[in-house]
Formats: sequence, C-alpha cells, structure tokens
Amino acid sequence: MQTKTFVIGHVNPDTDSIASAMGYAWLLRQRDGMDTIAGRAGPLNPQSAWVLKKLELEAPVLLTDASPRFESVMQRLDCIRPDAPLGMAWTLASKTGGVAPVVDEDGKPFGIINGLSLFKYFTEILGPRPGDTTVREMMSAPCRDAANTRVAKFPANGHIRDSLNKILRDEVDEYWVVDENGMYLGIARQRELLNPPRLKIILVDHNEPRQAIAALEEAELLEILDHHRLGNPHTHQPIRFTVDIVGSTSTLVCEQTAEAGLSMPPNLAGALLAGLLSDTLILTSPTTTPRDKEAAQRLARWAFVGGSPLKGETIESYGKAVLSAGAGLSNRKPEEVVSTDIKPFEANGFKFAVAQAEVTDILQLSEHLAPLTQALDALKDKRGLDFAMLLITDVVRGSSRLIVTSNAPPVLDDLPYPPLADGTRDAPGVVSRKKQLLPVVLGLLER
Ligand SMILES: [Mn+2]
Repeated sequence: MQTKTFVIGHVNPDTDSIASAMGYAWLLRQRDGMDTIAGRAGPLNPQSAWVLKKLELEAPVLLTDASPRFESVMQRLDCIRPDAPLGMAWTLASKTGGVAPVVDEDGKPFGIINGLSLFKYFTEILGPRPGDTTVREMMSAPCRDAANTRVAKFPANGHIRDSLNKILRDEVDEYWVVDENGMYLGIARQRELLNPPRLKIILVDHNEPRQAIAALEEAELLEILDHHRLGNPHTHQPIRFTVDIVGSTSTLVCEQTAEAGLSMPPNLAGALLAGLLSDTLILTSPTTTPRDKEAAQRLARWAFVGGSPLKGETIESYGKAVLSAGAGLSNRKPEEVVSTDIKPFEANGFKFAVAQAEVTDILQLSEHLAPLTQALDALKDKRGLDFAMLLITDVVRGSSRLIVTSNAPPVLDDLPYPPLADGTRDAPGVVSRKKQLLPVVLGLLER
C-alpha cells in the first residue's frame, strides 16, 4: 500500500468523481508507469453503483482519511514461542536489528525481547556481580523470562496520530501491531512512528480541502485535476495543477488519454462516459462545452463496441439510463436525498451546504416536500451550518426547484428564484449547482 499513489475524488462522491479517479489512475499507470490505485472518499451513490454493476467494474478502494496508520510502518518480523530457549531470541535479534517478538501459541503477543529487556533479566538473575554462570546456561533459559510483557499493542488500521502522546512518553523502542482480533501482525519501531511515510494523493474532481478526505494535510499531495472553482490547499512543493472549464473531470481524463495515443478498455470508457453525461445532464447543462461533446463521442466509440456491456447503446440511451438510475425521491429516505450529493462551502463567515437531487418528473416533489424540508433542517443543525439548500433538478425538462432551510440569512431573500406557495423557489432553466446556483448564492453572501 505504501508506495502506491491514491487517485481520489471528493467526499459524497458522484459518478464523475468515481469514474475520473478510476480513469486517471489507469492513465497514470499506462502512460507514466506510476503505481496508482483509484480511491473513493465515501459510499457509492445509487447512480455510481448502477454504473459499476452494469459495466462489471469493481468500486475504487474506500479511503476516508489520509492520516498515516500503524500498518504503514509495521514490519512483519519473525517471532518465537515463550518456551523457546533464549538462544533462539538471540539469533533472531541478530537478523532483525536487535528485537525478538515472543508470541503465544494462539498467535497473541506475549512479550518483546530486546537489548534492554535482556539486560534487565540478566541483572535480576545474576545480581550486581555475575558469578560462574556461563553464557550457555544463560541462553538456555526460556524466552518468557526475559521478555518485556508490558509493551503497548496498536491495531494495524489505527491512526498513529491518535497515540502519538503515549508513544512519545513511553520508554520502549518497539510496539506490537495487531489485527482486529488482537493477533500478532508485526512490530512498529518508535523512530518510524514519529516520522511515518505520508500517503501519496492525487485529487480529481475537486480542489477544496473542505470537500476532500479528512487529514489531507497529513498526506503528500502530488497533483490536482479538476473543473471547479478554486479553493485549493497550499502545498510545500510545486505540484501539477490542472483546472479547466469543461463539464466533467472525465472529459479531462479522456482528452489526456487521446493525447497520449491510448484508448481505454470499453468498460472503463463506459464509466467515464457515465461521469461525463451525469455531470452535464447528457450534454445539456450550461457547463457543457464543445470539448465535452467531442470527449463523449470518443468515449462512446471506445465503450459501445462488440462484447462490451454497452454494445448497441447510444449516448442518448445510455445517458438516460444513467440519469434515471440516480434519480427519484421515492426510492430513498429523505435523509439520504439531502446528504448523498452535498457540498459544503464557506463565504463571508457563512457556513453552508448545497445538496442536489435529480428527478425525472418534478411533480413528485409535492408528496415528498415536507419530509425533505425537515431532513434538510435537521442536517443544517447537525452540521452547525448557517443554512442549507437542496436543488431538485428535473433532468428531463432541464429545470429545478430550490428548498432553503428556515431562518436563512436575510440576504438570501434576494435570490432571483421566485418563491412559490409551497415554500420552494422556482428556478427554471437552472440545472447546475456549480455554474448557476453557487455563483448567485456567493454573490449575495459576499456583497
Ligand atoms: Mn465533476
């Protein structure tokens, strides 16, 4: 895991975030020979789950934070039984750099033998002035007698940071690393725990740390590939930074693939096409550029081939299937609808979040409006936000309705979307949170 570079999208991942991470990880392996792995910063949404299943692709690895874990510095050292003669520990320690883990028959840690524990043991049995005891006699004693049995055990997937205080105060140089059942996995040394290797990360489809996996600042950020407004973290090193005005990150991955003279496997191309068509609402959103249309054609050419799960599809038919796979208010709890595709922002001291849900028929909103409004209010309180919004987009008609939480800042009264009798606001022609809604909200908050 350690040498691999994670390519990962934003939290509450959408299909573009999942697909572009998979596609870019593939391109970096193919084109640059990098050791990359696609990650995801949270659970798959229904649309992405549908796409991956349809294309028979495995989901990217779940990675919710970048804080180094014990497994990253653990060494799987050989071990010995408590009843083995001390001479065996001596031999093992000569190979491991001075440490011999003593592990019970059932696989649980018993104690650690190192220079310090040996010295303590010899002082105990020989007293201050050694008599006639020979080295041979000393080395035939059982290991259990010379092992330090009071060494802390840490779970392999535990965060080093959380135990740093204890590690700094302790007088031991080595620690146990155990699995979830407390079984021996390996040894972590203090000097490495104090300076663990950083996770290597490439961000796709976002550049704001607020929308990224937790503890991003503990990782080594290598690159950003995105199509959103800037809110990027500062870095110590110069990094490759690509933010372009296109409809999807999948578009950028497709362009780079073509530029390198490569073509993607059909199922991967199908995933990127899904990301592109989802972000651009089948090339109709105002975020759509001629480059997106060209990329869609290219991806369709790669994806809709014989033998592919998408054989016989068109951009239109596949796009509609992708959009309706994630759409609807009836098949999910209101709490899920307001939290699946949500992005946090901060402007002029206001903390807020904007969620978006897709429907194929806006009329279904009326029966779900009350529970959705409640769920949005609850989410706002739970996350300590000043307000939250839910944009419900009719992907067929290319139009939206907006729900704003109660007690929102008065500046939002000036939103250019007329209030309706049911308490929602009418946003005809608005389909893009990023390009249409967010700039309007930010403009009001910052004036
Ligand atoms: Mn995107």
